[in-house]
Amino acid sequence: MIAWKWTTALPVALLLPMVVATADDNLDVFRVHRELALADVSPFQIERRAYTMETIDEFSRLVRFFPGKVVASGQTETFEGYPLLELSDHDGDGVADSYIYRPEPGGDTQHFGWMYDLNQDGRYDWVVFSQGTMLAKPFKLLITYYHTIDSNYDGKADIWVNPDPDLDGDGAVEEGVFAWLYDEDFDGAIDRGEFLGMGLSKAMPCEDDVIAMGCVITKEIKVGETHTLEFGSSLMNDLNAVGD
Ligand SMILES: [Ca+2]
Ligand SMILES: [Ca+2]
Ligand SMILES: [Ca+2]
Ligand SMILES: [Ca+2]
Repeated sequence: MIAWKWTTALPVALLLPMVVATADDNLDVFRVHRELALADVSPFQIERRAYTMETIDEFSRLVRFFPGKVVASGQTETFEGYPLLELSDHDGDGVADSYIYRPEPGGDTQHFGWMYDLNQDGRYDWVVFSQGTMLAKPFKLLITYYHTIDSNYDGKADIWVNPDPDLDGDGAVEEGVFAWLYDEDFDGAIDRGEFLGMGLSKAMPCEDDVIAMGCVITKEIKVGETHTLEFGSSLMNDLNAVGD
């Protein structure tokens, strides 16, 4: 896991009340920090993608410590057996921050995540989806998230980020490094991949139109593959439909 750190956008003085304040004050302070951090990374800029993802990943981890209140719900078909989509507000501003797909009200599920509207047009354009728990070195359990991004705000996902690169092939995740897949011409099909994080910026090897992703779950993906981004777009469509 990337260690949580306060970025330059977040005044250190604001950190202090979190230690001593009440739960409500904590929430207020958190909301201010979150707003500043998200404003800093909005709208999406491709050259700041790694920093933006790190910021969103961390705020997604933090927001879940504040209990959510369901603010919208609806029926979807994205996950078989999980038709109920609930959107919840965690920071008390009335705007939904998390989503969860359930089999029925209160039903157990692993399909959940967080969503963001970086260009403030009322449509979610960045969706974080829980992957689960992965093993990192040295024998460390990591909670990992996928990210999917609509970078040109046309309503369709065009970037997909995997959190589980295994660059040395030992079966453990390289903590802090992410495998990015890009649809650069916005036709819905993946064009290339890149490893990013921990100072690393490296194109994924590609031979005969097979991109070597080298991730624990997905080893390779074909140039032109569409399912991954279709899944990302489905999440966005569901969230935008239910959130309206
Ligand atoms: Ca909220
Ligand atoms: Ca948007
Ligand atoms: Ca797009
Ligand atoms: Ca493409």
